[in-house]
Amino acid sequence: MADGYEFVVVANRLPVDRTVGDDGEQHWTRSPGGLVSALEPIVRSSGGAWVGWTGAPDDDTGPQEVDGIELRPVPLSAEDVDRYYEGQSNSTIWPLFHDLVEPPVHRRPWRQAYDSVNRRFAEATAEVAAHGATVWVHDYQLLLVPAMLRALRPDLRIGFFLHIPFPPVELFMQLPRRAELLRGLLGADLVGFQRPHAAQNFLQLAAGLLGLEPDDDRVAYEGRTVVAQAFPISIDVAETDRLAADPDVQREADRLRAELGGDRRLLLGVDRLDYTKGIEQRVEAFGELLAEGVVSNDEVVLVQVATPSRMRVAQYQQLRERVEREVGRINGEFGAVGRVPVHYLFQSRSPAELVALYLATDVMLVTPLRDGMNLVAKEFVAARRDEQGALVLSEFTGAAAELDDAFVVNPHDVEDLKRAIVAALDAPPDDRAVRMRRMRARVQAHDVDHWAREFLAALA
Ligand code: GDG
Repeated sequence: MADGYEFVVVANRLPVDRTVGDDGEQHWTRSPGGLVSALEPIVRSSGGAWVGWTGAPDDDTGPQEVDGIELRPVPLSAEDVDRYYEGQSNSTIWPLFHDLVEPPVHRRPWRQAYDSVNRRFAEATAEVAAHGATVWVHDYQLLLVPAMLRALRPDLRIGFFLHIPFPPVELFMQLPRRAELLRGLLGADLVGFQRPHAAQNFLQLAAGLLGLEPDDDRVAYEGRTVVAQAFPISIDVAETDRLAADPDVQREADRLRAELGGDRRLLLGVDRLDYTKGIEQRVEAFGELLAEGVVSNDEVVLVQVATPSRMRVAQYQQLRERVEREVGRINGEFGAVGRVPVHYLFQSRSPAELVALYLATDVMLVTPLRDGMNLVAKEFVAARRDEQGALVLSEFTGAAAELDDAFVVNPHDVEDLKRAIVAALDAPPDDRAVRMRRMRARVQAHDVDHWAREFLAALA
């Protein structure tokens, strides 16, 4: 397309997954997930394109169209993946932006790779965007892209959205080349965050580090105005509701309950296996409740889906070992033949299987130590058309600001976790229903479509 695209999404990953058919040919299918389903209609109707990595190292897939989305792959070598993605993005920025839940690692070659990959993303975007186009850049892997892109293409309207928390000034200050990263973001016209507090951290940083003078939610920078606001992300409510209403999914929920022991109450965790998610604390709390006899293996069962994630990063391997050792210990100590207290699945599950689990659950445990939003909490709520089931939710998630009818908990405090689990298990059905109704109303009124439209309206 000679004149370029009017709307361009830029994200680390393209919204597609590679599958190999029976014929041995490779195909690309749209990947599931709210972000993709929210942006796809906008990308399509505005004649847009998506710039990102295919997810496979040394992949030279060229431009192509999948389901009406024009894809512009940015190739990454195995070394780029190692340094830019697993290194600087996931071993430096990720832990630092999540309050140092694990110590960040700082390496100069990672920073160089991060620069050069960000530059390639900016160049690929500059090539496909039409004059005056709107570009929406996503997340912590691409913090430098807005400024790089503006230098190449001052005609563009550039938005940036950060899916993870933005740290307080004193934490951000630990980053080598912190001013450059901040200037990267200031290349955008609009910088969006999950929470107002994150936007304030960003503006305070601009004042403290660069001496800029924020005024309310904006700051003047290099002759432009940069706006920083919160846009809490959400889920595809209609899709979750459709799955929850599907008789096959409901049958699967009944089967799961029967399989786990029909009379046992079900506690559920669904997370990427990530040290920010508080999986260890949750399992520890459950183990203590069993040890103290507050709950028993005959009455209660915990299912923990721990989706494999970033398994080449040492801290993730270590987390896996710690969680699996603790699960083994609890099952060994409190289990019986044919009946264990913790069902641990280090596996990825389909969206339909996740919704079946949500429907089978008595108490959903969402206990991150820090989380930008947490979509699992919103999916659980959207799935519970029966207005039953209780949500235990960490106060350190973005979702807690909206779902304050959950059993809100401080996951650093094991006693508080135990208290919240017991309170949720013991809550009378009408109390659970009142809480669930309020939470459902909130999620239904603010779905992912609403999020995308609000962001783009503010950017326009
Ligand atoms: C980042 C931020 C922010 C999980 N296991 C499987 C699976 N999932 C799906 C869930 C949910 C999504 O993945 C996870 O989203 P979360 O929000 O819970 O967490 P992060 O992955 O850390 O997401 C977070 C989010 O970005 C959006 O801005 O909320 O704060 O950290 O949708 O259902 N999906 C499938 N199989 C699984 O095994 N198919």
